[in-house]
Amino acid sequence: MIVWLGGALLLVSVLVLISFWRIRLRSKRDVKYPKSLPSLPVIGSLLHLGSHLPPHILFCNLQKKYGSLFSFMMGSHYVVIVNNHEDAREVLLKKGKTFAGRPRTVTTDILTRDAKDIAFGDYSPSWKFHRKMVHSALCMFGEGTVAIEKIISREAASLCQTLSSFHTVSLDMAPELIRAVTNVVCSLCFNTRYDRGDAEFQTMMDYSKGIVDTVAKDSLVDIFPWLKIFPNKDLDTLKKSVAVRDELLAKKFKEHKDAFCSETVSDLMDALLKAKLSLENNNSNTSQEVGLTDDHILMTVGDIFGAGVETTSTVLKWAIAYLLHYPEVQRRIQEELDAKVGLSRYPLLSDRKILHYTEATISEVLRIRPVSPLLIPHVAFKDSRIGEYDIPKDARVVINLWSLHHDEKEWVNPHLFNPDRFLDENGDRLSSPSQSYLPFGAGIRVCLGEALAKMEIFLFLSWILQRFTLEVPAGNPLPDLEGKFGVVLQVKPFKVIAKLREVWENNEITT
Ligand code: PLO
Repeated sequence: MIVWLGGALLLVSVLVLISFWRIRLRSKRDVKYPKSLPSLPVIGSLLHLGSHLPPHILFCNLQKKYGSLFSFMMGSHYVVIVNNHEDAREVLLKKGKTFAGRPRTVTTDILTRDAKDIAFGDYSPSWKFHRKMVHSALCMFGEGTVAIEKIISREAASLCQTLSSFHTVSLDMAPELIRAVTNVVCSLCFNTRYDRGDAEFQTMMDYSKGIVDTVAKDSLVDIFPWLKIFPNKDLDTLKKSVAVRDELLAKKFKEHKDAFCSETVSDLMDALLKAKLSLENNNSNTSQEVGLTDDHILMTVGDIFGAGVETTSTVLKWAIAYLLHYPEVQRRIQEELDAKVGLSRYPLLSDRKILHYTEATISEVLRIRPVSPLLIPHVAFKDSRIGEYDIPKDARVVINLWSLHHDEKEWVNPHLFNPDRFLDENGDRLSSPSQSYLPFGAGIRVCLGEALAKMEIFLFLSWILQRFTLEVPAGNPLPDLEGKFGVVLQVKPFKVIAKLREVWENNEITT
């Protein structure tokens, strides 16, 4: 009897084990994750990611071995890299909400007071409310009105004035380009501007460099947050820079609060203050619920200000670097300007419709050197799929814009700078020659400043080239075209001569 019972027990256990095993096998067989780089406990795939190459190029090259959608472990985080436009569009557009999350990291938390901003803040009802408000405020003060054209043109005139004062002396244009774009966002956010030599402007440039050099570049401390307890030079620089920024923001905030009058809302900070006050008047808890605290307002303005300055000035620097490498492109833009705008007036925003080659050149700059080659990582809110692959909840999904913009299947000679690829055979502008082009991202997290940036880049470039020819000073090298990876793809400093064009020498425009 005992033997019989024992035998039955054994049989049952074996059957249970087999069925468990089968269930596990089946679920494993049904799930298909993207191919993964080898990984070890704790450090993940770090050993396979060590390279002298910047991450966007390394990830682009890894496609050869792992396919265009692959994954790895970054410490304990599962990361998926998307290198083709079909998958990128699925993540950003088709399943935008599923992938709308953002990872929290040590450095971005320092920058944004624990993600109380729009770019790095997680997706939530209050984030949505926040973004909508900023969007309408931006429309009110910028994109939607003629006022913005006046502001940009005023700064373009001032920039050209400074350039002429240099005559044929070589200069690094970066500080002047930064001042021009800073003054545009300054007008929008605070209704102020900086003159040349303003000490506060210098402070701003210095802290912003400190932030760009240290934030969100997948440094070790963002992969292993516990490292923050050890001394870390980058983290110190970041904290110091953020402290300087915060002081400046607090000062502006106080000035705005003191002078606030709901009848005369004259900038973004006023608009956000007004929204907060009206929420507080209607229901004392709502502003807390939707997250419209002072911190949120400050971090949002910090985002718009930081993004507005660093991204646009970077694109302008890339554009000028390429124009120096390709003088024939510069000449064609000038010919187009001469033919379609002439010398009796300055370029206007409405000229974007007729200056096809200028617009094509800007598109090509944004393709060949995207400001944000990996965008900002997304996070999956739930188990989902990309193409035929399963993606687990909480996976970090990185869109490698660099791969999209340099995809040989989509672009002829992708490493060649060729504005003509954005024109048709009649020289008219093609809206987009390939789907593999998303310089501002796409979907619910698409760049808030896209329209503003396009207006600024167009006006600043056309104003400069109408009047000057840019050249490399004798004895100086051509600008480096590789750049330096970080939260934006930075341009290494270079020198230029802005030579007044002969046609312009005795020209006068009376406006
Ligand atoms: C740039 C330096 C500033 O001092 C702070 C700042 C704020 C917003 C960031 C921006 C920096 C870099 C570019 C970012 C932008 C938000 C959206 C934009 C990341 C860090 C891009 C390219 O996605």
